[in-house]
Amino acid sequence: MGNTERQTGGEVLERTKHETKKPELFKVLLLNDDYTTMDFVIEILENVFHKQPAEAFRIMMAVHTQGKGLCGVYPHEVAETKVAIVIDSARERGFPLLAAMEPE
Ligand code: TYC
Repeated sequence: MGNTERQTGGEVLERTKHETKKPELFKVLLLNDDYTTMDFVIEILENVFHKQPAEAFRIMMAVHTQGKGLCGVYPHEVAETKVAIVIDSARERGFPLLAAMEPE
């Protein structure tokens, strides 16, 4: 880049990485099904998404009546991990519960 240096008087044009990049965020959603018990969904909302019992109940009912519901918004890797934990925990208990993530 000799040319650039000549044009700028030779100073080194470098951007120091002080800026902290905002992480892209992803919604994690729970999906309704006919077989997973309400109690298990509440357990997931309390243990994986750290919801208080009343909020866990509200979200579970929203999923049950509307087909899907928002559990939280997280950076990509956290969202992916939570989806995997929900699905693995559900399968261990024999439930077909599904979780999904989508860009915020
Ligand atoms: N529909 C389920 C039932 O009637 C309860 C349920 C709620 C299942 C939320 C999944 O994400 C879900 N037992």
